Amino acid sequence: MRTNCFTESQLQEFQRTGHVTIDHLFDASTIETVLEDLTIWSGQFVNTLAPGEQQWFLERGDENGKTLRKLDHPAFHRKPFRELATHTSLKPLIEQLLGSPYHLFFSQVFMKPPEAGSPKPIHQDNFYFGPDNLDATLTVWIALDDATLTNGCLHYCNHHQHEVLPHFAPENEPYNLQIDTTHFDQLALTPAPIQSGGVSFHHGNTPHFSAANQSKKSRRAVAFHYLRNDAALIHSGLEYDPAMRMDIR
Ligand SMILES: O=C(O)CCC(=O)C(=O)O
Repeated sequence: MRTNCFTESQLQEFQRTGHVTIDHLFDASTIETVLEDLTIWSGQFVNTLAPGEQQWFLERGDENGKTLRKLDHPAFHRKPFRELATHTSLKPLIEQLLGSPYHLFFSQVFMKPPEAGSPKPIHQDNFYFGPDNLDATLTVWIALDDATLTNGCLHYCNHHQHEVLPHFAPENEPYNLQIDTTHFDQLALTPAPIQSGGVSFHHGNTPHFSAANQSKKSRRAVAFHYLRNDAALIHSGLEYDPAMRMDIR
């Protein structure tokens, strides 16, 4: 495990493109611990899902009702995820991009199961979050499996200094707020493949998407969403429960 800071050129890259990746930030045993816990938690969670929750958490068209699309608030519910979100390897990096103090207000696991994981359409996190200061949110996305071009790695549009564009949700997919694709030439988006243990940091305004998982391997990832303490979410596209907030010290 490395503890480090962004170099000047990485900071410039983040300023220029709205995203920056650090490979191999977490070692295999740290990720293995998280994945073991995820297997236990997801197995329990899927069996307790109420019918009304299935639309939110399961892949669409899932015939056996067991194929999880995502899990919410892993850092709040599960110790190994909490340890990752507050890890000493992450803190100095987050502080460099966000300033301090800050807190974690939301976290989510994207399961992207083999041959079933659906796309996450193009969006800006700041439309979901609605902060009063657009520079005060940061997403830290950690690859739990290798994320590749065939299993649905993230793709970024290098225009975070863009305004926050209108988003819409397709019928029956309230969780999939997205930008009308006429706003972007999808081909101009840059793929960001990354190995397990690598971390991708993105500004809340940076448009991004992930494609479907067309491979036989999972593409699991956890996203931690941080907010500077001097900012507030004032017009969020979805609800973020303040009781799930975690202060980072
Ligand atoms: O992991 C994915 O496929 C989507 C992640 C994402 O949109 C995010 O972390 O903001």
